[in-house]
Amino acid sequence: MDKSSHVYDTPPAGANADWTVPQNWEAFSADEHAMWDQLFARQTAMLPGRAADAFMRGIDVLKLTRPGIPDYRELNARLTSATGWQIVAVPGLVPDEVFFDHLANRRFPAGNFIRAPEQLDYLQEPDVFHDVFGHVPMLADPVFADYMVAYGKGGLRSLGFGALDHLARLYWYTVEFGLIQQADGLRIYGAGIVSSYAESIFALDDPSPNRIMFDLLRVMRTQYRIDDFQQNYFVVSNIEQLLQVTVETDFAPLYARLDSLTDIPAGEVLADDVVVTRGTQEYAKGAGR
Ligand code: HBI
Ligand code: FE
Repeated sequence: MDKSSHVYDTPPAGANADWTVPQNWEAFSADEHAMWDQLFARQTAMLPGRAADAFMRGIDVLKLTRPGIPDYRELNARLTSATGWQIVAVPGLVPDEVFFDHLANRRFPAGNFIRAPEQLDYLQEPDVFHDVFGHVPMLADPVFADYMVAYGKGGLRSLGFGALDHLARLYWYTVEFGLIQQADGLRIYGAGIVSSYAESIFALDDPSPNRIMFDLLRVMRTQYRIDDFQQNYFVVSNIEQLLQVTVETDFAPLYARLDSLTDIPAGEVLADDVVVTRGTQEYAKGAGR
């Protein structure tokens, strides 16, 4: 499959003005449902002891009456009763403003396609497994659910400040690649990690990446890579911290400060970082970066 086949500039034929499409659950083939089941079984077997308690609790929302790709009619009945969120189908990546508007209104857009067998372990575009398995369990957590709404509203505002790139890093290092410090150890909750077999292991066990306590300004200065394992992970103390920092921070002066601060390259550790584990960066170096 061409990697750009799910990227569009305007809503493609059949999509609504908000870029949603009917899920058309009946149209998925037996092979596509089997791909979901294979990925689901592999991740649920390896996540106990690795994924955050909140994520593990949320997985139950995905255990529907039929196997295969979740039918959003049934999934949304459960998710909406938990936190007011719903999943809507979209053809692929949607423009930032459209994405933020959905989040601000408790709708999470999910790509309406599933990876091909040769993309079992890696794909650049978020498919239905990443979007639903990766994101839905945390959206069933009431505090995280509110954080995602606050993020969507903040995203819409950031566009007016020309600060999207800075705010996108907050999403990246929390919603997609976040770690959490539980009393019983470090756990993963970011959707990009929990939906990836290899990164679920790498993010916790590999000596290469830095694991650094979350700091909002620090995170918004930090570059990231979209095509390989992360060189830094940021660790929150609890989910309340995320909601609190997002709701209580006035981002306007932060954006102004960010304009005069340099970006921090991925993999770098600063003197005032609170470091959980200092990485060797061996993996990043070995890969020739
Ligand atoms: N569209 N479908 C989809 N999924 C995303 O995660 C997404 C998007 N459009 C824009 C976007 N993400 C970014 O703006 C965020 O990562 C900040
Ligand atoms: Fe995602």
